Amino acid sequence: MPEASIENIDFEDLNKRAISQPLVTNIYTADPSAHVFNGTIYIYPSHDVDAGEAFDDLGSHFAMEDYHVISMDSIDSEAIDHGVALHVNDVPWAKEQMWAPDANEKDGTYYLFFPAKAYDGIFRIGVATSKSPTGPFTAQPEAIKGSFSIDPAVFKDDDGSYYMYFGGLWGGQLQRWKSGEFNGEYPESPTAFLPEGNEKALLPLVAKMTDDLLEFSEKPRGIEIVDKNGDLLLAKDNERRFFEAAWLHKYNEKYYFSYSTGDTHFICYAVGDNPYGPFTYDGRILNPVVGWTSHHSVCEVDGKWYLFYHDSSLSKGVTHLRSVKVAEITHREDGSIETLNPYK
Ligand code: FUB
Repeated sequence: MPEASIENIDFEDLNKRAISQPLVTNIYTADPSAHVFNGTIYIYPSHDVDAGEAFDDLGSHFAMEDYHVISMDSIDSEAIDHGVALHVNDVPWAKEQMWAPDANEKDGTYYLFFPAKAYDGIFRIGVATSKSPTGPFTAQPEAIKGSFSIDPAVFKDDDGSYYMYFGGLWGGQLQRWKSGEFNGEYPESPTAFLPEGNEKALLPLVAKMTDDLLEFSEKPRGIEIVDKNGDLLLAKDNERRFFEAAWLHKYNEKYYFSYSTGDTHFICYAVGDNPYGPFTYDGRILNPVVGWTSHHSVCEVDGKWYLFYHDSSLSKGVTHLRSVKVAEITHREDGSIETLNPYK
């Protein structure tokens, strides 16, 4: 739901119609990446704060400084906030804007993957490790070599390989990497350097991780999202093209790449036969929520599938003060996913 319409919302009524309530209310949380480790649900969200930054289309008002981890014993149980797991002051290369993270586990070590703006103003992606899923995490001294842009999501395939999906337009800077090098030219406008409407949409990226999960083992590759005819989605197709919030889940041997369409506020998905794609656009998982951004993860818990997502209902529509929620989703027999309406 675009911000312009917020003043007309009756939030009491909206909360009654919401299909889920915020999982925690002691802090604002967003961009939930959910995983089950050893039978417990762990959610790795952004920790939203109001740092007093002016609103702009580069997302400067998303001035987050740290990460908290949330856990739940089961999908219906109370969500527990485990406090600060990593602070920007403890990440040598990062200056600001701790945006949407993800985590994963390998051989008893937990890895927190996170984007942040470095001192040169360029978003990079870093890794921090811990022996506990709730941290505290210790950051690597440098960002992942060859990393850029935002919103990392790390998927473990059945053969034990890990892949990082990432990228984000506008404030996420993906449009500045078209040549393979960062284009730092003016104007600072978030829409400068985007492809024209009839050009191919910008591609999100994927890279296989090294065995120690600390680096890319290959140069990131573009992820092709195509329509049913096999044609790449175009830049003007902003109700279907990728904007940010990459996620991958596997269902019935198919790979589901899901993402936010940003300025049209949908969570969509596309289906492929391997982790690199191509992925064929198949529909929407979530219709627009209150607040400009939409960001999610898809996670299987006890044989059922859930969408973890956020909205700005608790803050009465403040777009950078969001709350994490969860709702069950359904894969139909043909593999398609039923679209959720966040408010009945
Ligand atoms: O939370 C900051 C940014 O907003 C995320 O990185 C985007 O996906 C959007 O949710």
